[in-house]
Amino acid sequence: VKLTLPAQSEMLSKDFIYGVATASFQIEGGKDSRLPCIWDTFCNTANKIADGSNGEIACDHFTRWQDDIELIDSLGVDAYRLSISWPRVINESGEINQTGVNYYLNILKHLESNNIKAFVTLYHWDLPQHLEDKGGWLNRETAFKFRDYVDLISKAFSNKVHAYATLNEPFCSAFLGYEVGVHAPGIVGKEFGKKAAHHLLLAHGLAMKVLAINSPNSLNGIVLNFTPCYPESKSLEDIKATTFADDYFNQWYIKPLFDGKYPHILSQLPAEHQPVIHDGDMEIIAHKMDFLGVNFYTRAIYRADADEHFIQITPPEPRTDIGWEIYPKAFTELLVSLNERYRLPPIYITENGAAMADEIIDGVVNDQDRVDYYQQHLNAVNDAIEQGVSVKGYFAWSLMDNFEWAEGYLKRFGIVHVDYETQIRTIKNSGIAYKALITSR
Ligand code: GBH
Repeated sequence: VKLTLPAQSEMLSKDFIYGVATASFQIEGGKDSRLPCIWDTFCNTANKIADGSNGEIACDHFTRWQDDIELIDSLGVDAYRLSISWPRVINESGEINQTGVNYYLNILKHLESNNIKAFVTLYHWDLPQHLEDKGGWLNRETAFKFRDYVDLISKAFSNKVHAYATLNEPFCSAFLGYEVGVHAPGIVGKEFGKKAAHHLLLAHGLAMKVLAINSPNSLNGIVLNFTPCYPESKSLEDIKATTFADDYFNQWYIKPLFDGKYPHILSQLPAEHQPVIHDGDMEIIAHKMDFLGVNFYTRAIYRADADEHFIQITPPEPRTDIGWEIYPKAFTELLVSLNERYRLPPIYITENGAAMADEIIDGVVNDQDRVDYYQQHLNAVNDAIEQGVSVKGYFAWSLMDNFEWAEGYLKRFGIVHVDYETQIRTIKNSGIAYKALITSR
């Protein structure tokens, strides 16, 4: 099994960065040595997680991190994208928890000695519970708490980080967490989502300013997820509905970063659904960035709806094990259109991958559908580069199977299989194919 690219592809240059990605809550476990976070609470609430599981052990990466770094190294990658658990490194009074910081310093040191670049995400959804108790992302103060955390941690990490992303996917935190409530903290109401989103973006901007001072030599930016929106038909109504959905879900999070304003649909939202914007906020949010992280999995299809502006329809096949349509063309079109609309810094694909129902047979995981997914999506990125988009790296989501949020352990995204009984890791055929591509350069 192997993944290939056209012979002249820029993605075959040694400067193009290939990596694997994870997030703290999804892999670490080690719950007793950190503060509780909103995902602990959410997992302990009935009927929120498909298999009733939690993140208390997960992949036990907290104790197995050294072996896991060897595993990462054995894949031949240039970079590892990990996230820092805020509740592990900062205590309730806002001071550094040195034991937690040392844990990550060790990881960073081992990455460095293996010549693997560290791409550090500062917030991948594990908000300390004590901050949620004061309103979480609905409380403007949380943005300043985030800034203070970033100040302390970026000083502690000094020069060991290649790239910092402030937030992972603020859309998910705001919309899934504070509007439809399928993610922690599980708050439901249209009046909440955009308020949470504004405080998240403010937190990002405040943190960018701190990073520019404390860590001027790293690449500093953000990671956004995009689910490009397509109309079900060519009717004007469907096209309008789709543009509204795109502004609501996608452009909402990128336009303020580069244009310093929200999409114009802001004024169409009922006043009580609108964020509270203070003077100067939009300038803080639009802080210059060194890179944009783009996460892509699938597209979405919309139809006009009289009451709700739009409704999302069930996508056609083929779909992955989590029900998301496999439609790589949307990846190219997304990158090209972002590049046309905004004055972007270099892009890193910080996540891309597929959930598949994997089986180990005689020690082999023959995940051919995932290999095909990666092949098609690497080609899609290459197509975008050929059309002039500056993409400098690509990270597979994920290094290994892990806690897939509301899906628990039922959905597997890894290029490495994890047996949750024994914690044995087995490189899947997709991992073998990814390594073959990387080492062929
Ligand atoms: C990422 O979120 C996360 O960063 C990561 O932690 C997670 O494990 C990984 O993806 C896999 O889920 O209903 O067809 O319109 C991705 C979040 C995925 C949210 C696509 C919106 C729309 C699917 N996005 N999803 S659809």
